[in-house]
Amino acid sequence: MNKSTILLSVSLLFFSACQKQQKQEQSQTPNIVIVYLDDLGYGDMGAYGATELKTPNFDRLAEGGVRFTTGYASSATCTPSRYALLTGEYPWRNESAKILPGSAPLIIDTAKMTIPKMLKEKGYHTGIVGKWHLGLGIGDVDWNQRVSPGPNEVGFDYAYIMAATQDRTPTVYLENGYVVGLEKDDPLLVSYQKNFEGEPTGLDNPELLKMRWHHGHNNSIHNGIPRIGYQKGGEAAMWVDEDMADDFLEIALQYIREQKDNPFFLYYALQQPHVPRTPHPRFVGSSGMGPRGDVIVEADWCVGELVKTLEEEDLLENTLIVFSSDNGPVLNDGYYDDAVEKLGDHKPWGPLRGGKYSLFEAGTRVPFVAYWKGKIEPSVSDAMVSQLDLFSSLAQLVGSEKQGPDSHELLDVFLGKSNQGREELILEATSRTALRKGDWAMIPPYNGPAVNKMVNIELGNSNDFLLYNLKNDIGQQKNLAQSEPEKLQEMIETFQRIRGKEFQNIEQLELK
Ligand code: NG6
Ligand code: CA
Repeated sequence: MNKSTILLSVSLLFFSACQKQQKQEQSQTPNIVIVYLDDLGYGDMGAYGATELKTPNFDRLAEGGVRFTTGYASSATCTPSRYALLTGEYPWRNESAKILPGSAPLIIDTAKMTIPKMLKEKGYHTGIVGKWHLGLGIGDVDWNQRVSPGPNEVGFDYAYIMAATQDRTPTVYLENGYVVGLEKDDPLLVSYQKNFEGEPTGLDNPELLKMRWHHGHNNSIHNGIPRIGYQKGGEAAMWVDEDMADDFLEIALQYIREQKDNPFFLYYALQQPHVPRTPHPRFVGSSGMGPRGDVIVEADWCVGELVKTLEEEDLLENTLIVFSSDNGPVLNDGYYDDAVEKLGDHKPWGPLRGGKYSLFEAGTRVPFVAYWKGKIEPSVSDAMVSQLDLFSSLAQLVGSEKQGPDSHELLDVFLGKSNQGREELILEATSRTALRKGDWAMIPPYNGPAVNKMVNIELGNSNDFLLYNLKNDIGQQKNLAQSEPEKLQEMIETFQRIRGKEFQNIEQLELK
């Protein structure tokens, strides 16, 4: 061996050692993408049993990763679920964590630890693209200035969002606090109290509507669609509903391409299949189920594009993708859009009872998948996991000491290496709470209608305790509260321990 060969082999050795080290470092800070659907039900994708609706791209993640059969959103509505996801704290600990109007102030304390803040500390670039719905500003927002605090102030380096929901004003996007495309001489005004003089509304101007409202949703009209809340001005900034999926996708892909050389966290919060359901024309008719099915097909395509881009950028093996939904499904959520009429044999709730707004399982049990090519072996897990647990589990992954207040460290469960999920979990639906523990579900008595007649969903309100053994009764058909008094007692005690003092008196309720 001559000198130069020795030098070459030494430097080759050094090079491969460096590469190895780099890989190891990389493996602790993989990119993290949370794909979060809005109102996608447990039965709304092929991998969870849908046969009438085709979702090949959702299914690719579910079948190539850990597919959780018992994964939960923290709430049966959006704002509380999103609050819990980002903070690792039960939403009922924060009384502002309720469905918010588009004008609501930010409900995450800017001093609070969040997933994006925790990841930033570990060197991540953090971004959110899509639905926010956690409030902006401190009240009385001036949409013509930078709107803050918001996502940037709770940990996101980059934010491209809609403020609340697609059915609420303002119908504009905000990029890092600024309304996108706003023109100085046409200021944007928003109110949830009263209409602006001379502005048409869904209530008074049905002739202007291309989508009719069924309940609520009769305030300001944009794009022929009546919304919740009033607005005026800001014309140039208004989104085109049918382009929203493409708009968010484009920004998300751009974000990935820009951040590909450093660890990044992307919270990609799609708006589908929440109302108003406005598929791009190329997806109209694609499902045969009307707009609700069509926007699920559209969202599925978006997720396919996202994965394709990660693949093209050679990032897929270094990216953990978590896929889930913020709450269960609803058909008629306030507009006439054929969701009920064209459903056919499709069951958005799968084998579960209830839906969005419900304390029954379909309110919060949602599709939940962890996918990491080459790292996570495909499997189906029955471990109980909650979106709450992502905070502490991701912290474990990146080597952070931080923990969410109610978040469990379940990294091995998310990586498919363990089946030991949580033992117990409080579920929330429109400010009511229930307990899941082991195989059991317990719903305390609540006043109120058994069924929300507008959306036609059973809410879980009852004069009696409801107790179900989900192991052999996943559809919650047989109330065992009377026949299993000891189990009921145990569930009540656990519920009271977690929920605290104000729930002590439920014991007095008829334990007949
Ligand atoms: C409800 C709306 C519903 C939807 C929901 C929020 C009415 C009558 N209903 O108040 O259409 O917007 O709020 O959905 O206004 S969520 O997924 O963001 O929680
Ligand atoms: Ca939702």
